[in-house]
Amino acid sequence: MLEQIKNIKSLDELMALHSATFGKTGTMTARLKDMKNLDNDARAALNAEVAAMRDAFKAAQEELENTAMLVALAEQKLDAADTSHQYQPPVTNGKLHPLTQTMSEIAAIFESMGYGLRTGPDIEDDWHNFGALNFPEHHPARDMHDTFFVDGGNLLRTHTSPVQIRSMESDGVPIKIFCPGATYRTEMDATHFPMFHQVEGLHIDKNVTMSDLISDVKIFLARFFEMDSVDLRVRPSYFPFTEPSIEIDIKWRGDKWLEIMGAGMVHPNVLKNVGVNPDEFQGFAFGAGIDRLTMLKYGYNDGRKLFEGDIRWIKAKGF
Ligand code: FA5
Repeated sequence: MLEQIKNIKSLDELMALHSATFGKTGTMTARLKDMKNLDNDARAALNAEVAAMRDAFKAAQEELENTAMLVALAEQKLDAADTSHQYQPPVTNGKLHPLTQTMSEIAAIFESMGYGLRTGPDIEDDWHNFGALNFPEHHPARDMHDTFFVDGGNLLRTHTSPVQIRSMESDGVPIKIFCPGATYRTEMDATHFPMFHQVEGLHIDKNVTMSDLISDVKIFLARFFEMDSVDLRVRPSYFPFTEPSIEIDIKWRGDKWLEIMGAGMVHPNVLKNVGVNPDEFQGFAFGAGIDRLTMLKYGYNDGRKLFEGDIRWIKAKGF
């Protein structure tokens, strides 16, 4: 019997023999039922026989199962080069965020006009964001910027103008730069966001005038909006860091004027604050909202759309 168990070639056969032996009507079951009629020696012999058979069944089962597993593994061998059975996701191209695209376009235009790129920290101190820009302490002009304050008396920059200060401090003058970046104010509606983006322009030299400012802004806007030329309107305004200060509007789609940026001639106090002699050097600065420029260029009214990540909207707008 032990020999027979050992020679079995399939698990099914082994199970059949096991139930014919130890099952309800199995041969060994019958003999075990009769055990009470046996003497001690015969009983011990029977027990030994049962133990040997159980061991043999167990060993045979393990061996057959191992063999079955090896066969299965060999059949399932993974061919890494064969991708036919794998899920193939549809091919779609990721794209840069619309604002990142706009910022790259803006950068390319300013660089081609001879402006150098400068950036600064998002967390600013009071001096660079306000003081050096001629915002007197406790002056109501500071209320124009709803400011996020952070620990240690610092703040999240409310505009990109502090980069003017940092750049003139480190590079001196003459200087011709543009400074794009994130800016922060405690505001939230369809056209105002707590985090938004501005691009600052600064050109200081010995003979820079307001007409250079208007000319550069015209060139920039025409290229950005892909128009042959743009009509601008200039209105008087107030910024502590420019004198005179202006708002520049653009004639939009032939009928209405839209405010596009603040600008002006850099205030002599600002130049003095960075160690520049205002009798020798002067120039202009301007600051535009990039989110606003993007909204105009791509034609949508709710700027919050840019941050919702709605793929259908992004595709419909052609970003
Ligand atoms: C300034 O921030 C000045 N630093 C600009 C400047 C620079 C003037 C250099 C003169 C010389 P203002 O607060 O107007 O100015 O903001 C400029 C532009 O940022 C606005 O025209 C608007 O397009 C955009 N902007 C302001 N606040 C928000 C906001 N919460 N969300 C989105 N865009 C905003």
